[in-house]
Amino acid sequence: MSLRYALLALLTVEPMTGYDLSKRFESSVAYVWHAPDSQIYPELRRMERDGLLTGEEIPWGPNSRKTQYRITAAGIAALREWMNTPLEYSRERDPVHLKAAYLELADPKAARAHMQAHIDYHTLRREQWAAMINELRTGTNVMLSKRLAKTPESDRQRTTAYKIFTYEGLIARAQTEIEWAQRGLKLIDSLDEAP
Ligand code: VNL
Repeated sequence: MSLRYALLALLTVEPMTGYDLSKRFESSVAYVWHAPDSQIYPELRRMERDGLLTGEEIPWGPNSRKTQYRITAAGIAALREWMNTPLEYSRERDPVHLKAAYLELADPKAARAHMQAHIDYHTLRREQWAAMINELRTGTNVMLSKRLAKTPESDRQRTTAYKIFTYEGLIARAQTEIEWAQRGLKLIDSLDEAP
């Protein structure tokens, strides 16, 4: 359900075809809400059906057409309402922690591999989020630049600040995950040393 709000947030900036939206999505909001094209396109059609978007056929190249989506007043209202509604948290469902709880049943080699994979994954994500902060700070993120161009001067600072704040939180979380898995590696070494 959050996917539609991510799409609405992008469409507040300008109308876009499904194709443009998917490209823009990939280099902005996908860093916090990952979704494949196979979810994006059907969601756009449902949003049009629900009156949150209008779809208009526009020419695409010499002999093709594409649907361009534009947010409606109802779409803007739905996004604002969602923003003002408290989140419902879901209880943990985390396979890494589930495995961590039973590492005594794994081969020490597999146990180490789980921890190393966790470190590698979060190291990569941390780097990607840091690169995004850099784009946001230097004005090189296309989506944010377009958004700022349509934002009154008085609102620009907060528009950028909240995006940077978002990635700072994700980076801090990744850092904690990396340190936890590093402690895991040490623990495995101390508990499951080959005799
Ligand atoms: C936007 C731009 C959003 C860059 C982002 O992530 C981002 C935006 C939430 O302007 O919508 O990384």
